[in-house]
Amino acid sequence: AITVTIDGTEVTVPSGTTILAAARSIGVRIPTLCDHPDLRPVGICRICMVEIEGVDCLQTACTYPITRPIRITTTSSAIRTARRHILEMLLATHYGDCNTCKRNHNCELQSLAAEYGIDCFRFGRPEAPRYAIDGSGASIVRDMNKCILCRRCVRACNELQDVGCLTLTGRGENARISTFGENMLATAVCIECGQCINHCPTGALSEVDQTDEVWTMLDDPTKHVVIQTAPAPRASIGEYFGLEPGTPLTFEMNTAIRRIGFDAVFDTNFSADLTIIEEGTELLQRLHQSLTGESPATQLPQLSSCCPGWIKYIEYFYPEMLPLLSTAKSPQQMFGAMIKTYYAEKRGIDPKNIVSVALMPCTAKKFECSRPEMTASGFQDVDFAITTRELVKMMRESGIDLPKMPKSGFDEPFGDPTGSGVIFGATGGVMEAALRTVLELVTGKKVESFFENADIIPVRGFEGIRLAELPVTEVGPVPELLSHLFTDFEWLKGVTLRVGIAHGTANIHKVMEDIKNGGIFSTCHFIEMMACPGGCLGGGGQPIPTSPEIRAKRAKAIYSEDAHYVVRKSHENPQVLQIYREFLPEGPCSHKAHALLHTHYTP
Ligand code: HC0
Ligand code: SF4
Repeated sequence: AITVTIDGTEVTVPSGTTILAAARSIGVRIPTLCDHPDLRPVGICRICMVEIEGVDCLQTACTYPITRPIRITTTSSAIRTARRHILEMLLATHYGDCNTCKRNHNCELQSLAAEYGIDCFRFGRPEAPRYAIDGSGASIVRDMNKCILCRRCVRACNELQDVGCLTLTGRGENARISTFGENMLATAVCIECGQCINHCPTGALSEVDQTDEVWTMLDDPTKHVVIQTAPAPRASIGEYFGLEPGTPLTFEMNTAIRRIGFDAVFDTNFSADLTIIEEGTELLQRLHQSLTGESPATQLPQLSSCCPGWIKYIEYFYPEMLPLLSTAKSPQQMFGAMIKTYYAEKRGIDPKNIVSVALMPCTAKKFECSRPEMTASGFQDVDFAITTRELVKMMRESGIDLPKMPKSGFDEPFGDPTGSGVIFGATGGVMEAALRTVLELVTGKKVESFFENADIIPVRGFEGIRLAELPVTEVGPVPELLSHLFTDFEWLKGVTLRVGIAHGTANIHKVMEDIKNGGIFSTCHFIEMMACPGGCLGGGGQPIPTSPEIRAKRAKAIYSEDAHYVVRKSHENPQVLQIYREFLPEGPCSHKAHALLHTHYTP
């Protein structure tokens, strides 16, 4: 450990700690722009410059490692002048008006300009845009006129996600961020996860805003506009209303959504439970075929299929492995199919007059709902997937102060939230929900007899790649729900289920390579893949900023909701069971279930 002095205060830190980290540890705030807690420091924006006694020029605090006792000054006239100069230079090339920017009040450049008292454009400002805005993609918009070249998007796309869509191109004053091959987003190799947006300090990247289209539908008296709300937004939306990350506002959100004018609000948890039944049943089918030697071509490990960013990733980079994907659609899409069939029938509404909106933490969900595969109801199953940020915008326009809303429940016939559904929003949640159901259905015993409180701790956590083994020591009789598919479970007795979890696409990449090379993950039975760090709670449509700390708090909220719900297992969700009785009487993975709830992605 080394003791240094920062602005006169002594602090002892391990050798190699950056000045920035040391300063933060004692509450000294140094401004940053290119730095981000998810990304490796690069020291290119230079706003974090500090003085080191005996060193001639200012040094960047984010990259300077402490290796000897030094005296650091973080504020002085020279430092303030330099920082102001940098901001003025950035503003000289930054085209855009804060008042009309989506990131107004949520922009790091704007905040720093205010903090450093920038009150004029000393070096001028662009009078016209230099670049055309690229809004060609389904999910993401790029406005390079607002880019400050911090490379946070490039690093998110390459380091966190290992996708390599975004890159720096050009030199000097022609330097700019572009896509690989300089393609428009519509044709670029982009998985639409939106991590570039979440990591952008300004308004250079944003989602395709569909709020105007949703308003138009809400204003149309002939339309019945419903919304399903995903698990992750409820754990984060409060951040935009001044609350700590991880303050769940599930029921306040329902009231707000009704005040905005939606005709009904449903919980995506319902279809998350439906997904678990379908995906879990499919897993048992694949296991049966493989363990009994019934079908040598059986494709294991089964890979989860609810994350559209991951689906796009496998389609681009591992198309030959597509047969490993579960055929189950995501909860968003299953719900979409149910709303325009089952719900329409039950309520006697012509499905062509139903507008199905989904509140998602995700930008890729916009792409997913527009995929040609997603029309099982005979219509586009989900019409609009809006992000947490877009819903907040609609709430603000409606004068809603969300935390002050009274609470209200979800609309029938899809019922109350369930624990198994809500944990989908965190990495490992899909796996835990699936295991709760599969273990109970197969053993006939309460999962609590294997895991205290039904918390399957081995699959939880934030490690980027996780592996767990669960021995099936006993089997029970086949429950009625699965009696059309199995006569007994003897073939599973004594088998150790091996499961994997990966989140953040760079980790998915490692797992896919491992499977390809016949490593340990190729011996797994089921693997959950989520494109975003932390799973959906860290999604590209979530409140900005994001960081490991913020994501951990959101996850805590999700697991505590789970612990408090009455129904915590998908196969115990009364509405889901009702739907099998009423609407899908042939059961999970039957012909009708396949037609509505499953799909095939082809290379
Ligand atoms: Fe997710 Fe989902 S949990 S992908 O992570 O599976 O977006 O929140 O809604 O569809 O349920 C996102 C979040 C969902 C879906 C669910 C799944
Ligand atoms: Fe969307 Fe969730 Fe996948 Fe991220 S992890 S791309 S938020 S579905």
